[in-house]
Amino acid sequence: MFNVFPTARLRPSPFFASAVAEGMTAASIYNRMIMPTSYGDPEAEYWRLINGVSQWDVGVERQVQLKGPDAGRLAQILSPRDLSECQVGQGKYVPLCNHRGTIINDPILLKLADDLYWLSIADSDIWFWAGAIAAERGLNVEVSEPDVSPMALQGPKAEDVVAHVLGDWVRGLKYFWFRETDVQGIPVAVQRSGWSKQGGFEIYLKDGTRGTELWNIFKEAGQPWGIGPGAPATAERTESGLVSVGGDTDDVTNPFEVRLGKYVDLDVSDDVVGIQSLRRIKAEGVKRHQLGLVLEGAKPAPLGFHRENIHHRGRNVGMMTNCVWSPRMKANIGYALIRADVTAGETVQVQRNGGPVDARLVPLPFL
Ligand code: THG
Repeated sequence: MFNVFPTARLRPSPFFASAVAEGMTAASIYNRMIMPTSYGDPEAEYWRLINGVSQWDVGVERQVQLKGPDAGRLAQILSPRDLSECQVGQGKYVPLCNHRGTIINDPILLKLADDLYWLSIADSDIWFWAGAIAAERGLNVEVSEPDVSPMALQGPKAEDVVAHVLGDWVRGLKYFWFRETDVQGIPVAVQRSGWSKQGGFEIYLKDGTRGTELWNIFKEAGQPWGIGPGAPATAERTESGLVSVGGDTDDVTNPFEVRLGKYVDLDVSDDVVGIQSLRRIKAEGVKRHQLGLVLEGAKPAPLGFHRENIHHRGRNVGMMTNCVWSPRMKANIGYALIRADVTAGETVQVQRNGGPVDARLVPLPFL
């Protein structure tokens, strides 16, 4: 193991001590925090997510809080998805774009009250962004990063575990809806959500001093269902077609290119950041799209540090942004971000380190 020295630059989540106690063997950096990524047996962690229930320290999913009379206006200005119908207690998946229409983050928006929202962000500094936009537009809203850290329970048995701890009402929660409550006196918000398609919940801890306590309550409750530690799983999320902004996108990717066009409403008001660019991009025609790749070969061959180019009939048509071994498909699968005129059904050549590898283009999700 290694030693980690938490500082303001490398913040531990409230569940970090629990992750270490569970035998964390690998971690990454996300929002200037440590994100556990493995506990030493990726295969077992994968199957636990597919068949059972997995417990994740996802405290790195920080909340950007918008509070005040203009909180709702700021939320709408930040996102090209129409939020006018969003109810208190509801969450929505919302792309955030810059003025050029480039996607810069893809949070879940939680509406806690008419004047209180959280953006549960992916990896980029939206606290800076939201504060700057609010000030430039002269809005009456306070932008902050509150002491709120999600823990996820994912997998087909997650609902039984969460219901055991909190009561059967959680079974009635609709996707992305949430409720504020407490777990044996620990303040939380409970939402049906999580970065997998295996079903589950996220428990947003609202008191960072009580992470170990909360972790252990769910760990103990989950024993009958075989709960164990895990982390957002690249194999599962790729099979399921989930987008990783920053991973699957580059600095000119717009939402239409990565299958997020359904979360863009072109008729939102003209003051929404990026909306003019998004209208123009749509009108001119989207130049790239995201497809699945099934690579030839039956040995795990994940992507290294660099994206790999994709050739089609001898010409470079884009790149592979992600590649992972799929235990269920028994193949290396990945995402292509390529010219829109190269379509599913075609065979391409991925320019890998050891030489070109044939791959079939397929629609997403894989499973
Ligand atoms: N949970 C919380 N915060 C997060 C994430 C999370 N912040 C970072 C990151 N994940 C944000 N990105 C996503 C990406 C996809 C989904 C959720 C967050 C997701 N998408 C579904 C899909 O694409 O099929 C459903 C979207 C829909 O149709 O509304 O769940 O995981 N707290």
